[in-house]
Amino acid sequence: IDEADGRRVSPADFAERLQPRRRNTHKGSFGSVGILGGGKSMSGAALLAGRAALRLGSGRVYLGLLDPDAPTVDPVQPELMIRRVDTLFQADLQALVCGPGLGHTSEAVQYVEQALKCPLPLVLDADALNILAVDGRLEGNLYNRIAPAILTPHPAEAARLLGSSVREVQDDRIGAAREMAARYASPVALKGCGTVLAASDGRWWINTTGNPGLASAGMGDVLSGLIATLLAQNWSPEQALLGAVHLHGAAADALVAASHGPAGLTASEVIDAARQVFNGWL
Ligand code: NPW
Ligand code: AMP
Ligand code: MG
Repeated sequence: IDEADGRRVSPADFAERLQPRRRNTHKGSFGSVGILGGGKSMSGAALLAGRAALRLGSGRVYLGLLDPDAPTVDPVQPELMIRRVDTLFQADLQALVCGPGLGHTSEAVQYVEQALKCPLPLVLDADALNILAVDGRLEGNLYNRIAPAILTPHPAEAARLLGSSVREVQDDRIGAAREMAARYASPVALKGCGTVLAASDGRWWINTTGNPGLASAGMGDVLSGLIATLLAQNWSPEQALLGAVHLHGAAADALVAASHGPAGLTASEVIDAARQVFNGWL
């Protein structure tokens, strides 16, 4: 591989999007994000994605949770609109996350298919990626989509997508990210220490923000909500992916600098720190 072509992500990659809010705006100006996930005992993952979307500045956030026993309100973040999953697509959404805590039931597979077919900018994470990896029928939906899709696998999800092993992925992270981006015709973030970002045309980047405090449950779910917020505000797929990954790591770095980690750093704290860092960038 021509590794020399790769670049390190920097705020210059998305600086043109970092504009102060105009005064004459309303919630409709900042996008509505949908989160599709939360299967049995996994509502937390979808709630984290939704809270992250809200606190990065989405105008409205809707959650469609598959677990019939899931809560209908988030007492910590009652601004979130929790819907029956079959009614999520009735909302006027500008971006969709599919996957956090989704599970792998036949119902989950159906919703991944619906998400792939819908004309909204889409973030595919977690179980949506696992379903894509085993259900060969679904892949074709990525080639003729009207709106962009972004894939955010961690190394084990990447290994499932590529039919390889975590070891092989980690031995050539750049190659693995580029292979997935080409195969799925979509930008990809191969997460982990030194997240590798790849575009489907072969360009790639390495993100150097972030630290081992991020090695804790729910961090990836938060990232998916951040990406969707930027997509819903008309950032290009590439800018949204680079911007959100850089921000997510910078938030964790700010928390560690303030002694809130690395040990015991939580995904919820990263949501709040991301809000603070982002507002500092505007
Ligand atoms: P090991 O064995 O630990 O070394 P899975 P998941 C490997 C939801 N969540 N480098 C790891 O390796 C998610 O949204 C719900 C190397 C292991 O083998 C999903 O829907 C939460 N290896 C679902 O749970 C909060 C790495 O991957 C495997 C790696 C399952 O997601 C938590 C584990 O991955 C969670 O987000 C790395 N950097 N990273 C909630 N509150 O409801 C991972 N691995 O089997 O895909 O399981 O990622 O936990
Ligand atoms: P997930 O495994 O889906 O919860 O995603 C974990 C998130 O935390 C991804 O954005 C990873 O890039 C990030 N992360 C996990 N461990 C590290 C680490 N050691 N250094 C930097 N980022 C990490
Ligand atoms: Mg994850």
